[in-house]
Amino acid sequence: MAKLTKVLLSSSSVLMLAALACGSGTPTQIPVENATTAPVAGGTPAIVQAPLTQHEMTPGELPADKLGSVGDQDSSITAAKKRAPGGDRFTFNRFERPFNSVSMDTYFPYLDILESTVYQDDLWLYMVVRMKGQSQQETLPGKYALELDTNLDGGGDWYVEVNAPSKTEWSVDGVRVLFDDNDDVGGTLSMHTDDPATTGNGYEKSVFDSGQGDDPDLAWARISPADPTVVQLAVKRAMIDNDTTFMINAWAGADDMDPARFDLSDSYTHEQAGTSLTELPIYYPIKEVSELDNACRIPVGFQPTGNEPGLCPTKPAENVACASEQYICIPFGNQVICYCIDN
Ligand SMILES: [Ca+2]
Ligand SMILES: [Ca+2]
Ligand SMILES: [Ca+2]
Ligand SMILES: [Ca+2]
Repeated sequence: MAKLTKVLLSSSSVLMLAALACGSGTPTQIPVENATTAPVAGGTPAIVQAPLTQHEMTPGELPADKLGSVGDQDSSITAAKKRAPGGDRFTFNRFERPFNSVSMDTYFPYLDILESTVYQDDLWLYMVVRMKGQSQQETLPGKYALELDTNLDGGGDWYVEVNAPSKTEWSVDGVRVLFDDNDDVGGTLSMHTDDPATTGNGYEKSVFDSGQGDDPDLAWARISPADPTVVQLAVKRAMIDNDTTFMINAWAGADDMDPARFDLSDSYTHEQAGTSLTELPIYYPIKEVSELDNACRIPVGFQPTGNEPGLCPTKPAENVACASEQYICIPFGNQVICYCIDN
């Protein structure tokens, strides 16, 4: 049982909380923002301690062996031309648009995923997302998320997000977990645009928010201590009942990355969403769906047949939408990443 100790520091009647004995036995300074000031008789404020979140389980270092890894297009190479080099297939819920809406004259390296990698240990599932770079302020001010499809039907089931991670120690700050309780993510045809568009409620059930929830240790995030462009998310495997087969993918974005509107390719039309590819002039540029990126789905615990919705493409033709059909493809494990070549 944790013990709270209050210490009277001076005669000014200011109470400061000194220490909290955690499960580990390590004294922890309780942040000032956890305390609120309440009026008392005589007008002298006293510090009232807010409920504290005690953590019993914290993720550790990443396991040595990864479960899977996929690359993603690097949009910086074509950013000056206000377009992505490939990888933006709205119809298939694949996005490559780390740019501002319409003018596409601002490229956001902290929203451009280059690689996503999955790890797992006995207790935790980890998603590691490597971005192209930081903001000009040398921060990662975006939202970074993982999406889990546990029954392999293409429709996501869980969504775990961190907003603007700033620490290199594991933290629950800004981390939330949402569940698709009525199973409508993916709409009538998973990982493919519904026609007509469907109006579901996406990920509607909040399970965890910055340590608030039935399990205050459910999900965590940090910036990699070794690389300021890498975000690491960790979620308890118990959340998915230690399921050993699932598909998982990474997201990065800003306001348009709204889990209540997933799948985004169902709640917008292609005309509304636009595209970042100049090869699709009917839809170019990006419009109502901008400043976001995702990577394709990594299969975990099973050998994919190749037909699983959202699976990373293994053949160049599935990945390329170049009008000229001139492109280069770079092998990445058993996947290929393709880039259109300018005429
Ligand atoms: Ca992408
Ligand atoms: Ca990218
Ligand atoms: Ca759909
Ligand atoms: Ca839903």
